[in-house]
Amino acid sequence: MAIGNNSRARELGSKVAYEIYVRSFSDSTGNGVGDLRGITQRLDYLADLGVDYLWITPFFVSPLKDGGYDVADYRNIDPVFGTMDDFDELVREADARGIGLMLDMVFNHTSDQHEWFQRARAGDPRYQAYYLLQDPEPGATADDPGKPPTNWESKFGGNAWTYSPEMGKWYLHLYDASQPDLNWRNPEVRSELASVLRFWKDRGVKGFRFDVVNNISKPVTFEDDLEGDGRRFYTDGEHVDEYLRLLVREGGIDGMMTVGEMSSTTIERCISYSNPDNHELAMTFSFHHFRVDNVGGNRWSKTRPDIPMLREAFRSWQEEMTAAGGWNALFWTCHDQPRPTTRFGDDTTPESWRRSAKLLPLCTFLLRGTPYIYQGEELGMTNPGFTSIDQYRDVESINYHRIMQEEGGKSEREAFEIIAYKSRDNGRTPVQWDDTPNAGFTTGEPWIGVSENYTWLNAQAEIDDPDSVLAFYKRLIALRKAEEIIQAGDVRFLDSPSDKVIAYERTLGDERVVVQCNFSGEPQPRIALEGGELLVSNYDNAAEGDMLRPWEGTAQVWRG
Ligand code: TEU
Repeated sequence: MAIGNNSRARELGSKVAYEIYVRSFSDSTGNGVGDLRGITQRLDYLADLGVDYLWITPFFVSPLKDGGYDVADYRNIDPVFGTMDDFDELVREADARGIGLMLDMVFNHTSDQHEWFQRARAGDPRYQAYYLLQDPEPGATADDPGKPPTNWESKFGGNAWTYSPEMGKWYLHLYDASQPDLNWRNPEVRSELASVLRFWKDRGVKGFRFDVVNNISKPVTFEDDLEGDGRRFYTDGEHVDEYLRLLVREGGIDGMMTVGEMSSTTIERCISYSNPDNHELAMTFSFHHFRVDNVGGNRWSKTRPDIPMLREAFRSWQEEMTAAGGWNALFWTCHDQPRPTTRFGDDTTPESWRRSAKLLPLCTFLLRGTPYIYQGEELGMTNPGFTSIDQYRDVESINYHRIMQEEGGKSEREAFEIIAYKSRDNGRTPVQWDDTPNAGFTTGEPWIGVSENYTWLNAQAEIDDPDSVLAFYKRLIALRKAEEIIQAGDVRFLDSPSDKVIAYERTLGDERVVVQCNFSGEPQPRIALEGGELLVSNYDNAAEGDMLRPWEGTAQVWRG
């Protein structure tokens, strides 16, 4: 375990964060879109759940082409989400309940509606230097700009360069064409962004999440990727550590609650980003455990998760980050992923739904790191079971639905089945508060459909049920806060007695906790251990004999 860092582990390991995808959380105005006041109105629910931080996805001025991850003004709030007064009230009310806000900083790119890009487009060289522009081949015209500078692909499909006839140049966008990438080599860009951090910190924010922040350092010259989609040229680029240190220092946020979203990264890089000696971030999000249901490495595919692969993803990140002083964010999902109960559990019967919705947090909440709950996960929300592509709103999902048919040789139904399983929108349907119309999310027309199961799967029904998924999350949160071994203990994975079981142990001094999780609907062998008491289980009683029951998760403790 990271020697000398026990107090830091206790601090970070005793906290639980909760992600709010603001558009889908709670609508106070009836316009069908969640907003800041909607969050304030639900603070008692969140305080009762026991979370310490709320990571709120972007609510800044935005054309909302990518749900707010296309920011047109980092210092102002989009009217659809509320006002600065609403924000200040939210900070105050959260503070009064011991909850800190974490804001989502989208610093890899801006919206093309941002003033900087507008000025660049209008020809101002100062602002052109804020973005990554390339000249076209000779003879380019607006109608026929020729070949893009490289063959890199946008993460949302298509080439990553768009030609701007106004500028007579190509600009790089790793995401949508409306999200031009910023030029972090430009010191003015870096100090502008640091001042955005100070602005929000001064308004009482307690932490930050940094969007795709390991993509900010691009190469000086751009070349074709003959082996892949271009990501190897900009992922974890040469200057990421340096830029992060600068941002943290100039933004005045060292030691604050910070998390970086690291796409296609490595353990080694994340150790560097999160080791406190480097004064970068408190922790990192990585996505290797989402690769376990990619067929042949392709995310746009559908299959059941590979549990040995899932175990290996958890094992390597847990053991190797710990050994070198890194710190993991622990999570099953976020606003970019389908619902984990559908994906990693089984939502096809009430019994398997309830068991598996509790197994998942049991498995990750006892790991070493800081857990993040994504809104509705604590209720066991499921994919909505949409039946047509018209019900999807997300740019990425709509693009890939088309690309899978045009370039992947899939039929419409095959492409749709994959979207219905993997689309980000599956996790973006409104939070199910109660059994009134639109699940109590809005009195108007929601921007995206509500899952039909809200009539029985909702917060109100679960609040009063001691056996609910919600009650189980509360128990796990309380347990994490009570047990130093969970916060700061060492972690080691145990040999799995079956390819459907993940087992690990935590140790601290002469205390020991062993966790065993059955990721299947059939009984599976368990490691039978002498003595110990039951710390927590998703069944009413301890497992007996040498089998785990369907979707059973159990933690036993030995107190030295
Ligand atoms: O997502 C980062 C990212 O890598 C995405 O490509 C992600 O893998 C994909 O959306 C999964 O479906 C972040 C934000 O979380 C996401 O909502 C934004 O769309 C994206 O950055 C661009 O800002």
